[in-house]
Amino acid sequence: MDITMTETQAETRKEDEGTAVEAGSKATERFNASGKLSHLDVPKERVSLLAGALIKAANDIVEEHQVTYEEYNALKAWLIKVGTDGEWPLFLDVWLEHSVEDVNSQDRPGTVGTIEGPYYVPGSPVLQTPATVEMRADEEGTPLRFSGRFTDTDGNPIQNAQVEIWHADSAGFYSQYAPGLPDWLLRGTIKADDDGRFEINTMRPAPYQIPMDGACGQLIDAAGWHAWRPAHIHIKVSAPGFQPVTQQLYFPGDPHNADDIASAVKPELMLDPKPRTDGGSGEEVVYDYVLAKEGQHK
Ligand code: MBD
Ligand code: FE
Repeated sequence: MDITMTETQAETRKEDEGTAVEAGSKATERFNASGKLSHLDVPKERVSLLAGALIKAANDIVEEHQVTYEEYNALKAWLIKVGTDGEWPLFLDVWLEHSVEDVNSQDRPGTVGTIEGPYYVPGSPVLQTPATVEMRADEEGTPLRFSGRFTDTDGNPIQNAQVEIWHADSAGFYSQYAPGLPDWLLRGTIKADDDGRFEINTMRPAPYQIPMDGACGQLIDAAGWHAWRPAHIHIKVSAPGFQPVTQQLYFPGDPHNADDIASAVKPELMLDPKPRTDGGSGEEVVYDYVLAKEGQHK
């Protein structure tokens, strides 16, 4: 993949197609409306333990690294900006969610997961397999036929399984978070058949650059880091009676597989796409899902 060209495309499109503040405020709005807030009930003992540990860790950093008032005020200004830019979802999902995912999936057998990130939207159009996600008439990129099968940990096919898929377009933009894209572009909920099989036709996404004109970009610049995630396809799989898996799939050869800013790449999540052998254009790849039953653990 030609990363240089992709970066240039992203730069060009960013100028006329939205800002970090727009994407950030949408992610914040969505989170507030998502129902994730309605059933949050953390016991007082855990709040005290976790908030206390976080505050202590911050104080230890101040002592260890002899933090100056200039640095303290820069932090204060930056934290305020994260909020006004609406970038708390982005910041947390990039720099913290991977540990939370790790802790919460360690006992689940079957296909591995990774972070959800800030751009999931529930309720995407439901399509029966074999399906093609929504694309524009002139959708650019390499067509990708992605298929696979659902089984339980004993190898039996799973009934009524579904794949929710969402990913960036070939310039690195997500529908509903960059202006000018159809709402359900490159998003869909695909129902597998009775044998647990699914086929999804989509377009290979580009690597994703964290928006550089908001608070997260300001931090990346100030620290001299890079802002890239490798190209990835987001997936949520589920079936009645089974534990859902949220994951992302990656492409071999992407220069940022080894240094994803969101630390969300795992070897089990690497696809192996090949040129299509059935005369269709683009690539094909098979990825199978093994789901754990509700209550099943390692
Ligand atoms: C993304 O597309 C993403 O997947 C994550 C985790 C963070 C920012 C943008
Ligand atoms: Fe993403």
